[in-house]
Amino acid sequence: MFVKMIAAAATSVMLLAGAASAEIFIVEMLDRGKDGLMVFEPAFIAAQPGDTIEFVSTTKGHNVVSIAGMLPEGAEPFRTKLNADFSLTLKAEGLYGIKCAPHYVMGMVGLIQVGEAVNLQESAAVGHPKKSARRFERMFEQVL
Ligand SMILES: [Cu+2]
Repeated sequence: MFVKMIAAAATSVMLLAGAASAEIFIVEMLDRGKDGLMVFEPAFIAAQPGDTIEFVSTTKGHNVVSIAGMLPEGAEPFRTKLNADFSLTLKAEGLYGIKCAPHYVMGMVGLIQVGEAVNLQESAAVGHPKKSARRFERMFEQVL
């Protein structure tokens, strides 16, 4: 009886682990967030291959664009329409830099780490408008 209960507990733990291995992160696109005007919130995410980011167009006028030089090898560049929700399933390991095209100069950028930050040096070397550069600096400090 006791052994059976342990087996059942082990099974449910494994099921939970299986569910947790493909996480879904919600990122809101906002005119105003905790970090000020024009933000992805949260702006930094540490994820694993297989996870999905759901970008939600909470306030209008935003989009999601991958930044040249801030994509891991094998990852496809992307650019969404304004006001569109966007689901990004992460496969390639590394750092993904994103921006909102209309608000790049206002610092609307984000950083997604998938597994190992294998492209850290080249990603950190990319230049940005001042406000975005400052926000990226703080995000790079969070890279694991
Ligand atoms: Cu925007």
